[in-house]
Amino acid sequence: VDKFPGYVRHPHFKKQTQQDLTYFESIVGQHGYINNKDEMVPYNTDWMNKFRGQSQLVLMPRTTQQVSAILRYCHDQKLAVVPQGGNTGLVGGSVPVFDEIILNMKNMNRVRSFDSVSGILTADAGCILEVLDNWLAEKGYMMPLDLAAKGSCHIGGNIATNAGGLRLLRYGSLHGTVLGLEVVLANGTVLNNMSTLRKDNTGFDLKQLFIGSEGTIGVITGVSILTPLRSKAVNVALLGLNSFDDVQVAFKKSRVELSEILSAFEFWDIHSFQMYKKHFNHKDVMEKDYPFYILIETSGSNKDHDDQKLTSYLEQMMVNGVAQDGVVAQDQQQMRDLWGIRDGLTEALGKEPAVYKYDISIPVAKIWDCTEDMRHHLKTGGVFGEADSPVINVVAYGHIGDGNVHLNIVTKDLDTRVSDLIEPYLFEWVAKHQGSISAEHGLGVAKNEFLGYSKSPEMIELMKTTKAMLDPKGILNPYKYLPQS
Ligand code: FAD
Ligand code: 2HG
Ligand code: ZN
Repeated sequence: VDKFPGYVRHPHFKKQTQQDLTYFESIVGQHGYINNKDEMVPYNTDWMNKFRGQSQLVLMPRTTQQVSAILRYCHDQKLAVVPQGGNTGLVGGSVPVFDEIILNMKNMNRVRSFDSVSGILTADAGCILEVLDNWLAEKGYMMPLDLAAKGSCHIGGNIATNAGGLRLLRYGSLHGTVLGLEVVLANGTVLNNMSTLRKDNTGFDLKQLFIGSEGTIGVITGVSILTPLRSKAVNVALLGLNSFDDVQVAFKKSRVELSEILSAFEFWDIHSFQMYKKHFNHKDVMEKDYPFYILIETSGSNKDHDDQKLTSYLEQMMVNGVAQDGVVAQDQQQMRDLWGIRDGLTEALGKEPAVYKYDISIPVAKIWDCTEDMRHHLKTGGVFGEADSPVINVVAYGHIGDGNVHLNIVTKDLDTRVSDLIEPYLFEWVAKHQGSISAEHGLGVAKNEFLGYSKSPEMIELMKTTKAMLDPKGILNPYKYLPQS
């Protein structure tokens, strides 16, 4: 378990008492909380098993009014709180650092309304992404975002992290698809902005502030979101390529040839694939391995038209030597299998002893330079390349279409010899190329101290002012998101 970076518990936060528990029980009832130490372990521990807090209480409210009553009390009593969704976040943001009360949203899990003409869905923030997607499937619609954690993550958590995922290239970011939010502020005030309008130019667009705010300025309790129609025709293809230049050519060409039906363009390198094969029972679909793989998905309304476009694109890729081999899924099961490789990469790495995760935005052309440079840097730093080196492998995969690469450094243990070589080296590299140190996972406690590599001092100052205005006692998700030093 990683140590939180030298933080000290804020002395002005009150320690929870029996009296507080009695109050909370009066709000959420005797089944609305957990305070048994063993049962609390999963709530105190993050998905990567890297960060662990020592909260003594998980509250699981059922209504917005309960969230409001809880926060009003915590604000008055100076009790610190961590909002928690599905606890799948990858930057340690969803678990307490010390003894903050965990406000888990899983009991707020109702669909509120759905307009089958416009595709606008309103729902409680604690709805699981996959549950919503399945619910919409019956109505011919789908959620505008998809990610491998969909079976556990909440739509509220997705919005709080501004999650990107596998289809951002097609459906855009949550800053565009979220139409309204219901948020409870730190002092218990309910901000009802559950707009179901696509167009609304009246005043500051306050909901945008909460998208990607990682539980630091309010608790999202309700969501209004624009959902796209589910495509009638979906195709998935996997290609093996020899170079990253070829990956870029294939991407550029896919936009030209597949244009409006392109719904995903993902890539992974051979090192990622080796990790996947190490941990999952994989039946090879190509005769040999290639240095790079791309997964292309098309979604449209006319199967013949889409098949024709995809076939023509794939032929060009093969004839021109851009792709060396390829397969197209022939049925739903094969589609799931191909997606399964991409979806399984994070989980495969999770089975290794330790992983340092980096989630960066850089110009597409620089993605592979960055990965190679890191491999070289770790080798010259003496931590990678030999059998007894602490680094097992450096792997890269991600959302080519969005200029977002996930650089993962797999190690035999959490090891400062390695992390000191990566940080701030990588962040400097990213800043030099006008990139972002977090494309989609956010800051939490893993990246907050490095915010200055992506945002100016003036912007960080304004962020701190905004935090102080909305949460003057700093009770919401303390120690995280903004630099503490
Ligand atoms: P949590 O992990 O519970 O919380 C995340 C943050 O949001 C915390 O700071 C928490 O305090 C805050 N929060 C949660 N709920 C609320 C709320 N209701 N109100 C206010 N604040 C709240 N991320 C991507 O962007 N793209 C991906 O493709 C992707 N793939 C993933 C694949 C796997 C296998 C895993 C494990 C993670 C992946 N992630 C991805 C990261 C993670 O799933 C997302 O960040 C997700 O959006 C988090 O949702 P959650 O409900 O689990 O939130
Ligand atoms: C993905 O795209 C997720 O699979 C997780 O954002 C990335 O494992 C990671 O680093
Ligand atoms: Zn991702």
